[in-house]
Amino acid sequence: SPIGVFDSGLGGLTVLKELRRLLPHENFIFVGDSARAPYGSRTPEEIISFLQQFMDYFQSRGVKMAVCACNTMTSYGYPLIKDKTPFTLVPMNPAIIPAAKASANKHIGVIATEATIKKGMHRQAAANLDSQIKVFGVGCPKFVPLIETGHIHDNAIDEAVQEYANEFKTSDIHSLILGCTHYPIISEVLIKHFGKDVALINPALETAKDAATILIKNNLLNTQEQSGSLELRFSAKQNNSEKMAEIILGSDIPPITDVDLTTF
Ligand code: DGN
Repeated sequence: SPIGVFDSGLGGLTVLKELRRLLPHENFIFVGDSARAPYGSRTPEEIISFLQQFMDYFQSRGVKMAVCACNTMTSYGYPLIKDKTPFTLVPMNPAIIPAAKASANKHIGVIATEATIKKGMHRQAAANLDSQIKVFGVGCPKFVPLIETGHIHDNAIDEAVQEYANEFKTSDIHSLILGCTHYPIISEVLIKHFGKDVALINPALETAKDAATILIKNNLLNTQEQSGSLELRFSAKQNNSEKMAEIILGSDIPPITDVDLTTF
């Protein structure tokens, strides 16, 4: 049976990419809720009800596991439903361990949606790991709308990154967690403004490793020899969906189909 991967929009494709790299024989169903993105400015009640709809959809598709490729839903909904799903739900890993390893003074920056920063999942994970870690979080509401509309190389994204990078001026961070799954798509611009002394940490890698570990432990790995299949679904298709999927995943992508989550 397949593995579900989902996000409010395109961002989750960065997690799907790492999952496919690590688990090439698995069949994946990706669902992006672009009709209702961005989730970063939604109420906690809305975020939780959207997450429940994803779970009902994936149950109807008979998945063996689902990966929540969204930090906002991981922050608000995952703790509430993790024991109630008929399959294992894998949350975004906050990636504090690699971020701490990459920062000698243990100052770690986090950029994410305002909702994720407000909930403090990275701060909490850091406190549980090592009380000496200092977490500096900045909510970046301008990023997701720009990325969703394909503005990933122009002035608009450049100015937005510069603006948020300025907020870290006095914090002396040496690693930066990309706490929203959309952000690896703008890595180049982030490197340009944060400088090479700040290591970018992409939590998609840790999250994909978590998923693989759980599959192995529960004896759920697909044993087929050929490469796994891929289904890409969005609740609203934008003009640039195919192009963006190709930029993120590479050239070999299936046609994008739609999905109506509101019927679940
Ligand atoms: N990509 C989602 C995340 O990781 O939090 C957020 C996208 C959004 O809807 N703002």
